[in-house]
Amino acid sequence: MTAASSLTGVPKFTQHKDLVIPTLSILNHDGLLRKGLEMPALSQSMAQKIYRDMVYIRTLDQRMIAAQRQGRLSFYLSCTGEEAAVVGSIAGFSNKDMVMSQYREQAALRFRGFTSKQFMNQLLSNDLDLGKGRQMPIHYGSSKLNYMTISSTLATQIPQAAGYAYGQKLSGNKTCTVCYFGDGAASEGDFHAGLNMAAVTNCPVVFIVRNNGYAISTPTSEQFLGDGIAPRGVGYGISAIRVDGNDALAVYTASVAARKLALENNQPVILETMSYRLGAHSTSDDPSSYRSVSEEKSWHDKDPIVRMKTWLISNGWWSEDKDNQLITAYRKEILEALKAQEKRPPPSINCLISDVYKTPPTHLLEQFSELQKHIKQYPDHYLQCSTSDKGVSLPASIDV
Ligand SMILES: Cc1ncc(C[n+]2csc(CCOP(=O)(O)OP(=O)(O)O)c2C)c(N)n1
Repeated sequence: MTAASSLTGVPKFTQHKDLVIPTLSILNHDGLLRKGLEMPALSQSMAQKIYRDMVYIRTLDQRMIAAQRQGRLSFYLSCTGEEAAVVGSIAGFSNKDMVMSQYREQAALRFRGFTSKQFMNQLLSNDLDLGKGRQMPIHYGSSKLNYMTISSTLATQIPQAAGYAYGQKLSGNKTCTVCYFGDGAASEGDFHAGLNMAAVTNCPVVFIVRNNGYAISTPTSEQFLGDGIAPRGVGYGISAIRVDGNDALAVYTASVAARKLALENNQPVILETMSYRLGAHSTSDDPSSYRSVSEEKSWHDKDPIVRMKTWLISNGWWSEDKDNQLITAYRKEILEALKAQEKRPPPSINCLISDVYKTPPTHLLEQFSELQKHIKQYPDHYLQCSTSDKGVSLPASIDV
């Protein structure tokens, strides 16, 4: 028997429908404050920043999908449809909080100041890519912006976030970790290990699960029964909240409250954003093979950007003129960045194993030496690489 459980003489089963978490909703589908609700505590400048970054990411997504189709980059993955879930949530945190994300949260990186050139450098794997071309496109990372580099393997960031937040708690530096993942990642074992670890160590981590209806072609109805993901947190002793993920005001309000709870009590929180992936899973996917046009349309009608824009205009904080200017400026900025950064060379082969270990282990140094010999032997088969990075120098003990 647990401490909170009372004794009963009746064999009664608890059903999953006994625990249904409500959905926080502030803006209705028409972009107006829901009846009886007060305006949330949100400044004009923050509301406009949230909107601008949502528009930026939609524009970036459109341009990069087109660039992939033109053969200018190999792969892309969009945030389209989930902009409010990502921008609205990151806006509720401090830039000092660590972000550990999945791959569809590029809007959080933008919110923290990642530039168009930096996006292009990563997507094109050129010599200025912060990851030095060692990751496939969309695996962004920035130590300056406290944004941990993305891992392809689903859910790896969940136990890592629990561990990182435990370190934050021990350091007493009053920061927390924001951990994003999708409903599909929540079907991985690491989800359960991570949540339990965070709960028993009482660490300040906010798990933000983007429930967008699908894990590639698998709908949530085939992934799990029960009331979504948030109640699983309650099972681990974690406070949970669910929010309309297409309502930036609701997501922001819930995120501010979640961060406060996590930091004031040193406790994990789970926040589930209910939304929909409007685009394909990635540029390698065709959603028409697993979902209907009418389903997609019903979600296009709930577009989070249109909803936020309508609210801003009705509040006197935005106009159609400003909107047109913004979109034109972003398109220009992104296209100019693409044109400029695609002219840059690939990263130097010399940095292949630098910045990974403080002292590169011998086996990597040996492999690197073999690679150098191979390239020397077949120079015509390799692209001209940048020589700006000197990389590691091989010790005398290794035969070059
Ligand atoms: C451990 C692991 N299994 C499978 C994959 C292949 N995979 C990549 S993305 C994805 C779907 C993830 O869906 P979800 O977490 O809901 O995120 P969404 O793409 O919908 O944002 C899968 C199965 C992977 N990357 N890692």
